Amino acid sequence: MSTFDPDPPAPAVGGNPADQLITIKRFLADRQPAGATGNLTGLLYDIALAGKLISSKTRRAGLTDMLGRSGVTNVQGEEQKSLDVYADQVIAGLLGKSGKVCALVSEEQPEVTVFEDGGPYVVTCDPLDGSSNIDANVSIGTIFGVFRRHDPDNGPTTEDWLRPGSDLVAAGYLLYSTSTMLVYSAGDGVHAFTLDPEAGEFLLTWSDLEFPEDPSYYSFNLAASAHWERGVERFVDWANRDDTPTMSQRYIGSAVSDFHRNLLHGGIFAYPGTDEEPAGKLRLLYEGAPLAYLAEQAGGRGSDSRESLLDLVPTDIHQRTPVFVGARGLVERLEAFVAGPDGD
Ligand code: AHM
Ligand code: MG
Repeated sequence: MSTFDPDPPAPAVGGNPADQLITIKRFLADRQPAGATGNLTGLLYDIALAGKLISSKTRRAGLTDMLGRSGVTNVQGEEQKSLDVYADQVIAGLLGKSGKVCALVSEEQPEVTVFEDGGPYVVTCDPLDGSSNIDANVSIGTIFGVFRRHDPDNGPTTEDWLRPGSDLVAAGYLLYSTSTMLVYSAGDGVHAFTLDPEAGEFLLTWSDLEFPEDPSYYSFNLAASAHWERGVERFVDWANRDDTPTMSQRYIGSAVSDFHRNLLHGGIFAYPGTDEEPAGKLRLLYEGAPLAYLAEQAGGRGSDSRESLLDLVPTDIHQRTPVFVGARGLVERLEAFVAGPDGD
């Protein structure tokens, strides 16, 4: 199995089809460093299980009572959808019982959930990202980041979650779309698995994903452009120029989906700050930092337009940040436009 190829060769005929299949369980076990306890591997497998449950509910959302609003507003002042609440409960329930997680930071919970007698990891997550797209049957996702607790014998304390993305030991996302995919990195490249719904297994699709050299897309919500800082506008002007012919604009409005497409085809996803909301909309701990970690692992970069998203230290679990994430050359060009009048 190899990395993404936009024009793959026809599959080989004959042979034993099972020879080609690598389950996520096997892949995680094979990639586990020598001497590892297996806790992180088990945690990632639990997240994969949560993804299967959320995927199954997502697919049936139109048939059940899951499309609508829950009637509850979360700490961000956003109305929760029924699927938001379901995804949050599934993740908290599975990780709480796993024995591998001592604390969970969720977009849907005002405070950190601490699990008594929990294990060595802190998980941050946006249980259902892009939920304003649910009603329209547009793809959505789950984003997660994993930190190792500082002191295995004491705590956990706020220092275990108010920390920079450079401390992440793993991050990833689930994408609920035409198929369900799990994409993760534990510091040795970015790997993607597709859920076979009949077998109930995530199977390896691509390993060691890298942003392609020639970028295809920029994903900005241009409706807000009048409110961005000038450098961001200048970047878009550059992307629209005739001498950048490969660049096209695509914006789904689900960060996971926009990031995923750009990872495969090359590009940059952004949610800039505005004059009214300088920190933008997305949250550092469970959106910006995990996506920046994945981008770095795929040869890309995540930035707030001035510095790496992985260097920002949050003072609040729901802290917002501008997000520019994707192919390194594009993110650095954006930073150059923001830093100076010419950029190029
Ligand atoms: P959510 O976590 O409440 O779903 O909000 C985050 C989502 C991102 O996935 C997406 O990039 C953004 O909101 C879209 O917002 P907008 O409609 O303002 O462009
Ligand atoms: Mg979100």
